[in-house]
Amino acid sequence: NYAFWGTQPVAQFNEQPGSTVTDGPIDKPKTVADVCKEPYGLPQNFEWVTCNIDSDAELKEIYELLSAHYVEDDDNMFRFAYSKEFLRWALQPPGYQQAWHCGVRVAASGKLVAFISGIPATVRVNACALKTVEINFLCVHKKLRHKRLAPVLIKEITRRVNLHDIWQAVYTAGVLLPKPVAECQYWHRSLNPKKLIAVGFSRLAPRMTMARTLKLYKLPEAPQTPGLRQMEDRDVPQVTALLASYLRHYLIAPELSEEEVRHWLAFQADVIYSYVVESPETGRVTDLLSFYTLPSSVIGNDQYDLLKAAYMFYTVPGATPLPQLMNDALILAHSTGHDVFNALDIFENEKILKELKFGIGDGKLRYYLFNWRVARDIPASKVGLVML
Ligand code: YNC
Ligand code: MG
Repeated sequence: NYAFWGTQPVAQFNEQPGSTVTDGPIDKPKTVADVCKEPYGLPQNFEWVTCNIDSDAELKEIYELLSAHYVEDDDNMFRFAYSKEFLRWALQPPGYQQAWHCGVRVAASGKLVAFISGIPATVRVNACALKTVEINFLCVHKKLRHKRLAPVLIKEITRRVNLHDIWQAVYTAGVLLPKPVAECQYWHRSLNPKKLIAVGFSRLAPRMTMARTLKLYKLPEAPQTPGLRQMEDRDVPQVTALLASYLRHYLIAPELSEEEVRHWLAFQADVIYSYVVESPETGRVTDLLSFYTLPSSVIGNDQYDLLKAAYMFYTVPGATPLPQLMNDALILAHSTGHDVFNALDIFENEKILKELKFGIGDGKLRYYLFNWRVARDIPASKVGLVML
């Protein structure tokens, strides 16, 4: 009983995968001329707004809405606290559309109370390269929950995207909706165990003292791979090629132009950390390592306000074995002040998470496609797409 999702062009739970099913759109083909030119109706007293991320004041409104009302963990101890600089990076990739930064205001006061965003992306699913939108940052103010506002936001962003002749979307969510194309699990690696225990993120394991715990998770101060350095603009062509050849091994993965690689992987402290291994012999870039910073507010703890988490982004083992590259990622995340390193069991991660002292998290991350059916679910180890 998904009153809304049951009406949308998404795979449904009751569909039996038959031998005749092939990958393809769910809706019958439409054109821009078929798309309604008027915004969806909102309840009285609310109005649509297109947010201008370039305006510090408008960015601050989105930041404040998300800081207070965006995703929390199941126990309501932590809430994602995307920074303003991060939101700018996440919402303004090459080809971004301002109309896809879609907000809802209270008409009388002008207060921003809901938001949804889309960014353009080419995502390959199995053999098909799809022109898609990646939907993210769907948020409704806590006082306006359970009033069916979310379906209106989703239909309105769909309309705005369809006006650009784009008919497919990709999104991730913790909740179970019809119907995931892939289901993934988060893993966490303590970098600052003392703080993680103090805020209730982790617990002292049975028969472990704090001293032994600190020793267990202790990391060297500097990365271990010779030739590892911050990524620079001049690396973009080589990184684009390296990443493209790596992502070919996955069943769902982005196709990134040089401009997109420049945007997504330009080093920016406290937003995106990117490093390459430059072979000391040949001067060629052989490996890529990257992670992004996404802090969480610690709800109701008087010692700490913020947990600083690093999330694995795109990492390509070329000449360096993946465990060594990932261990350098842990070292760099620790030395740049992160408290925990998070990774999904996507890419080849599952094989190496345990040896790097990651522990499995609770809760899943599901990947969804809008208006695209796949013949078979994609296993986590064949997912090559990271969404923020
Ligand atoms: C969710 N996360 O099932 P049914 S992830 C999608 N994504 O519909 P109401 C969701 N749908 O069951 P509320 C959803 N969560 O009746 C709930 N729903 O079919 C569905 N939380 O609407 C739900 N952000 O307005 C139900 O619910 C319907 O007031 C109920 O609002 C929901 O960004 C929400 O977790 C999530 O701010 C806005 O709880 C609110 O509860 C909230 O009565 C905290 O909604 C923050 C949070 C979600 C993060 C994300 C990805 C979103 C993807 C949206 C789908 C995009 C489809 C593609 C569009 C473009 C197509 C093209 C081309
Ligand atoms: Mg609502």
